[in-house]
Amino acid sequence: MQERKLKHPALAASYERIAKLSALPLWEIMGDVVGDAPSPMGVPHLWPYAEMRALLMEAGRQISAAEAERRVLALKNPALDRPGISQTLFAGLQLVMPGEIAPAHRHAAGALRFVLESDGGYSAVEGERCIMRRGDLITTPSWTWHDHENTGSGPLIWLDGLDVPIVNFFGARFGEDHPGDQQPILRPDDASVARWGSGLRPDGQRHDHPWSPLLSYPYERSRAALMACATGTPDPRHGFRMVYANPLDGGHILPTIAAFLQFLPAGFETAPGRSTESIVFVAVEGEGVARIGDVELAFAENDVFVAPNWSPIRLQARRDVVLFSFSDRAAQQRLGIWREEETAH
Ligand code: 1HN
Repeated sequence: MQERKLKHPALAASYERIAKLSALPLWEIMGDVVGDAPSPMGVPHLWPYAEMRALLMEAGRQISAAEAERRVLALKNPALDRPGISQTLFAGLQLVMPGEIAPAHRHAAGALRFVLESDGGYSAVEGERCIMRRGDLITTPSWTWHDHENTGSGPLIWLDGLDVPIVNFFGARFGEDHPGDQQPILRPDDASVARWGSGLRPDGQRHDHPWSPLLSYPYERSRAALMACATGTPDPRHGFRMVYANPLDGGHILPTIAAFLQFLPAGFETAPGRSTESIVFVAVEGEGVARIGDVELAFAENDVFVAPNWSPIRLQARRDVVLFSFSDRAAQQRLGIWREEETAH
């Protein structure tokens, strides 16, 4: 209170007495509490895959997956003082080496995995193995048991996305280890794809959870759907973009996190725009340039980059580009606060 320039300096003596009771005169700070428009939190940033992978492989020689519990390089926004990629989202790159297991646990935070390199492996979620192939999206909803295993002969690497900062903001952090390294398997591999992934739903079977019953969105299907929709004129803001949907209600995959797959044909550049969500992108195919706020980020395959909330975004494809992205839009829409707008640049 004392450091800022007061709007009503004549009232300073009262303010000191108000402060002693741990209260604040709202009329002095109204703009900070319910201002006209948000400021971006954190900065745009890119993590080049080649360098991140080299450090991940070095960690693979230094510490086992079992010892680390999770061998993850957390992507920290350079302008934030917590281990989040944005003020609402956690992102990291995880490595499991051949024959290794990341032991079973569960936590209040919800997660997704987007697979970058795989020669065979799975993430087991709540009694079911979700097979991991490059480009597959796998979800781990809140409080579901999960463990990972590399059954191939090359490294298994994926991008983790979690709502950790949101859960911790609410003070709702819980977690526990499973008594065994691996949870018991109760259903066939990719059972959720067979049950919920074909435009049919099991008659009479209820799914009373605020997340999608589909735990896996295999890239082969997602890419085919994206390319089937990529005809005619691309949307000026987003190119050709699909939302990973809950097949029961068309909603987002998780109550907090939305995910997208986007195709930008070579040479295409999106019109600038911004939204209140923070967005994490990974280049699945191709290369291009992202202009976020006043930062220019050249991206190539497997690079991860972040666009903070309310930062104008322009995406340019140098070659045919497929981008996966996830954001906190699902949480914001549930709270009724999500907004977007076009911008001049
Ligand atoms: C976690 O449990 C995983 O299960 C990955 O693979 C990343 C980051 C923060 C907190 C928990 C996993 C995580 C995490």
